[in-house]
Amino acid sequence: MSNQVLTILRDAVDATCVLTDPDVMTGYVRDWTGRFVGRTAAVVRPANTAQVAAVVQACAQHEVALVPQGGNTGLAGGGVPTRGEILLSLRGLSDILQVDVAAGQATVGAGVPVGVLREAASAAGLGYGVDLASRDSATVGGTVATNAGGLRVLRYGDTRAQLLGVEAVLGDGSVVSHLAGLARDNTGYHLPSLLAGSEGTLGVVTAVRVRLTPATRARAVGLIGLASVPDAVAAASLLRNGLPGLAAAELMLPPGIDLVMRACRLSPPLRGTHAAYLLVEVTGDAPGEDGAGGNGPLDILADAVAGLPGVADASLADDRPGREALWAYRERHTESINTCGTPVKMDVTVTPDALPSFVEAVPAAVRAVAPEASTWLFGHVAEGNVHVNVTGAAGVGERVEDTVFRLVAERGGSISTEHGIGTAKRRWLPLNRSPAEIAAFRRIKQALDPAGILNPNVLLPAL
Ligand code: 2HG
Ligand code: ZN
Repeated sequence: MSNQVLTILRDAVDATCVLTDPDVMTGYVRDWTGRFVGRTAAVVRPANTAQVAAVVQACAQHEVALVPQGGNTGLAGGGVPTRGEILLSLRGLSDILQVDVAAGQATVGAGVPVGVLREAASAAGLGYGVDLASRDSATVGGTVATNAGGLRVLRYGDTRAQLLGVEAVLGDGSVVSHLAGLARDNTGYHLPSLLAGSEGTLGVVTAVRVRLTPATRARAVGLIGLASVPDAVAAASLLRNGLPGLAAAELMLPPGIDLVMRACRLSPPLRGTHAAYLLVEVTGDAPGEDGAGGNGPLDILADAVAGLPGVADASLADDRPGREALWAYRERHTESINTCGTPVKMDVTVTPDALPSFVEAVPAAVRAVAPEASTWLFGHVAEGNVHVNVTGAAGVGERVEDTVFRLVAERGGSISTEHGIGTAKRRWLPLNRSPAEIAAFRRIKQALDPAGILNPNVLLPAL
């Protein structure tokens, strides 16, 4: 079977795009956390949309399953060939990157890293609203497939909110392309919205048209120590409602801060230890830039922090090294947690009023099923998005997930917020979606991927 598949793939594309060297394939079949390890007969790396279409068409005809993959930085196993599927890497689709300054938009190939798009936008005096710690590896196509959120959803929305058009290869190999970037366009179903977050189950995204943002002239970052988690949640709400320039609000807890300090050899960010930490970023004009001697973001942030209840200490910076030093305590959580072993990663959202009780309940609930485990909580507090990471839970990972997802569902929350359902969470989708919704999802899948070859083992629960 495997030789037959290789012949089919080599016939469909340039044979040099079909990689079978086990050493080369290792980096594609294992996810970044090490929790999901798959296998494949081949990694196919097309260089353009026509080659992607040829591969998908051939696989549809011969009923060969494919797993599309971008930068392989996903955290839910959605890009790993867990059942021996062919790995379709889209990293080669990186030639297209056109910034259209007049429109404030860019057309970008699926394989372009998010960081490269951000730099191109910045070189043109603009910005791109999605940013994440894995910016140098995560591809634009991958962030569309997972509808990645990242650090500035609060200000600019998730990846779906950036999309004005998409080009994709559907499950039958047909190409849909709508990249004109018309900011107003009501001509039928909005395929970018449908494909964003579909995790490669409906189509393979090959290029997108995205909106760009005005350039940020000045920014200030604050790391604030607070007396309690409810204080931190309340502070995030007050800042969001009171500061139009608020771009990020991130919650951290003492165990996570201590771990980052140890793993990354950083000194304490504040004097003493605090029950909760908030990392906030405010953007705006440089001081005096409006011609009336107006305050810059640092003054605005300092005034706002002074008015917050429960603040015990704060460190603020508006110069680049100072800002980056404060962001490091938050951005380096993921790599620091990996030093404690393979993590079980959950990415959930509850409403702000349910967030304090959720944060309090999770560690004890995890201990009840995994007494040796450590629980790490941090996340995008303004959206109620908490990253629950658990290490030391070997052998009981699924019990831990079940426990946490039930706490989320009891509070009316979402079990998957920005990393996707992947293979990791598909069996729990019914906690959030009704039988009628899942049936509708299956009908959409059947319509766009009639042979069922596109990422068949993610998102939808197994039948
Ligand atoms: C983040 O917000 C990412 O840094 C990764 O979504 C979260 O490591 C995680 O669980
Ligand atoms: Zn996140």
